[in-house]
Amino acid sequence: MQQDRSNILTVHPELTDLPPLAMEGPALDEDFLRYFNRTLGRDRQHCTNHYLYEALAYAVRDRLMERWKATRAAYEKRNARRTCYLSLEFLMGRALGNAMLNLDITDAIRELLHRYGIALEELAEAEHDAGLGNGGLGRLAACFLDSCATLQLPVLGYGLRYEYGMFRQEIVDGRQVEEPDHWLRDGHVWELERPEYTQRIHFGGRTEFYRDQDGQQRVRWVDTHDVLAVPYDVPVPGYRNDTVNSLRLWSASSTDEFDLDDFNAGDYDRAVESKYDAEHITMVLYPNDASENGKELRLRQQYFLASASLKDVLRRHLRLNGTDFEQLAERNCFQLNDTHPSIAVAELMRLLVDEQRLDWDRAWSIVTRSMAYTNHTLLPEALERWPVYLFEKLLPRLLEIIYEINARFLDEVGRRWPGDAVRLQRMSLIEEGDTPMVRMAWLAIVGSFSVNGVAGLHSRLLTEGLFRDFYELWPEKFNNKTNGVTQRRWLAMCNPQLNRLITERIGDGWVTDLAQLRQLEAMAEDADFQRRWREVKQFNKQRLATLVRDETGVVFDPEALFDIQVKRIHEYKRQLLNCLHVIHLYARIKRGDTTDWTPRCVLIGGKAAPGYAMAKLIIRLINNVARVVNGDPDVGDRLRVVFLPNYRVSSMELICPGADLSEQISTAGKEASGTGNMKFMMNGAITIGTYDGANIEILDEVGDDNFFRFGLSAEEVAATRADYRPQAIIDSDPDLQQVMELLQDERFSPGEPGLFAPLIRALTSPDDPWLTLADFRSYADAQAQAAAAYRDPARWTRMSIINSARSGRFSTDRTMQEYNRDIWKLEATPPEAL
Ligand code: B1H
Repeated sequence: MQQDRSNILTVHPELTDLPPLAMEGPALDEDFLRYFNRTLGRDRQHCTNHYLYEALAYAVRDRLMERWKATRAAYEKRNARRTCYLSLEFLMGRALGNAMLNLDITDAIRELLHRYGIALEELAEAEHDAGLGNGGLGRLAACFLDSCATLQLPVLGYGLRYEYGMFRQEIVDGRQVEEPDHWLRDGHVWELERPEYTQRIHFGGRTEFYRDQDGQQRVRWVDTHDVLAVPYDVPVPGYRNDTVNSLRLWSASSTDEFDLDDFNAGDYDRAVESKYDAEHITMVLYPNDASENGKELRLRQQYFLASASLKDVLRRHLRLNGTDFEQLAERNCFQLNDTHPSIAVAELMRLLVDEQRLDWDRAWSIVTRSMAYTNHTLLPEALERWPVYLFEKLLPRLLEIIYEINARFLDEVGRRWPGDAVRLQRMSLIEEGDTPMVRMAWLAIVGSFSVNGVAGLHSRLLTEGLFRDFYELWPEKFNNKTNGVTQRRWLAMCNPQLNRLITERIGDGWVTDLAQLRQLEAMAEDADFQRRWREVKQFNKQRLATLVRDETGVVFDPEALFDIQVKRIHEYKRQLLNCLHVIHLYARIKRGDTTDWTPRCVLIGGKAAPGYAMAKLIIRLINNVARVVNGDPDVGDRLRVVFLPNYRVSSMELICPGADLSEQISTAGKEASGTGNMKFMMNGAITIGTYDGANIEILDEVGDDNFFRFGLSAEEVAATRADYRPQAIIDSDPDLQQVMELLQDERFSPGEPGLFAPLIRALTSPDDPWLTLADFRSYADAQAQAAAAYRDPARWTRMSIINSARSGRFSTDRTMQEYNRDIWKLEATPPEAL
């Protein structure tokens, strides 16, 4: 242990109490040059964007650092109640632009770089995305943190510091190729290692009874294989309010003595192997969005996160409150981001009962007053269940605790519904069968005081379907919290032109109060404002067209309708439906059906899980269709199609400002919320969408005149599936017939007959769960309406303004206020004075 030097601070407070750094150009400039020349030690040959970026990032980070300390000091001083947001994913993207925006130094920095002939954008591009998430769920966590910092809520993110984030997607001959994302390779400016808060995490071993000093029989977990969890803190700045919250990411490291034991016993291989095993835990993010894969290493990751985070909270609790464990529930709330960290329910019981020696009921009362669970999907393939045998091997003590929780819970169910054996079976935390499984969602519900879905429809479907039994037992636990996105990143930062125009008209209050965008509505018909609005969109479309040309070689004309679908590739999201429509447009062009044509540029982007064959085949189809369409001289500039490789947070920052039409076309009832839909709306794109997820709430805000709705409702989907006859649909629709013929006759798979047969089979199967063909006609009609609307610029611009003006509800500031009002009950706590 290092010597504690805090006594000298009473004599020399200046050691830690530095005067705050100046925020003006000259001070920033001086720091920038010092970091480049002295800290990084670079000279002429190293004057690359990367080192210049690093020097700049350090200068910016210094300004965060002092605010970070002041924020921690305030939380500590008030012993503030906190929420710990536990998530296996935080899809943060880049940090520099966000930090500059929030510190209000973007202009000063742009100017100082300009004097050296450097464009800020070029340096910003040198930063790797922190891609520690798959998609919506991970990005939502990042937006939540942003809003909590801006609202000055004491919310701490807990996650994993994966060495490799979401893979980099390359497209080779139309196929997805995954490349590792070694994002930390060039160093990471935005983290602070905190080895002093290292925790020891147990795996394996066995349990045994023993008697403690008071003669009480207790259980201990012994012969474990331990792994160290080393925290790295990432600053999360609030918007111009001096608050800087924390994201604490755990990195796995081997325990030295564990290595040494084997080493000294002469078993060198084993010593190395165990080090290897330990450090594997946080090696890589699992890249399967919305489907679980049941790998042992994933369960290790989940327990590693839960245990390290809870131990960290307990450490702090013991320091601030001693053994007053009532205060643990009073001062802490744990929000579980899906079931992925839900083993925390059992782990907190273990820590309280085994390690702190509380009796079971007292511990259970603390757990169930502090845990809250958010569900993000109804898809059965994403419902986490872990084989009991895996638990037995990896986490034997946790399994015993889960059994005990289950026994007591089933008692309660039995008292409420005597003799209802079937219900007991349905509700048991253990699913019986050849391979008994632990149902993680059930564990999360039983252990939490709040259970929420992420959009109105989703939350309702949860209580009516998947969680119905639990809703009957505890209706008061269930609530809805519609998702949002942060307008700081997704409008103010990524769309500076629109930011300026809006601010010029209504002031900048919208940056922290998005509802203020409503004031734009009064200008929706104003010809001058419309003209300015179009100019901004045109500028952003040009910027996007440049990206598309650089990445794919395909030229987009900014006058055309930019029709965009970016999100993970998944059958339920129906990129195939989009593709069928593109083929339909192509067929129309080929047959000369082009009167009143609206030129259209279609962009599709997103990653497929590496093991998801159908999703990968969909990527191939899009690429092949793009090749045929873009290469056919008959098409001219009526239609362009691209698949944009490696879709990620930083590409969305260029994409959503340049979009006209936002494709949100999931099978109704399947997309829990969606959040890309909100980013597009905020930036003035108009949605073509099904009645699903948060689309419903977007439609509620803008009305039918400002939204292209199509397709079956969730209820109609359920009814249709019983008697679905896709062949009859094809037979009755000549357009669809022609599309299917083009697909079948190998037009898009020259030299590879049968390549797309699996897609055709899926589409035409009466068992197609996604009912793609059922929605084709109404989709194509809605697309025709969109095309017609686009030909009337005044009308389109009005729709665009109204979408942006009514996007206020979809700020995560609103979402976080609702979580706080209904679940967390935290007090806004500003930092200590700098
Ligand atoms: C969402 C996931 C998800 N729902 C499992 N579920 C994962 C499930 O790696 N895994 O095992 C990863 C991710 N992600 C998304 O959450 C929903 O599909 C969206 O509709 C929603 O907007 C988003 C945020 O709530």
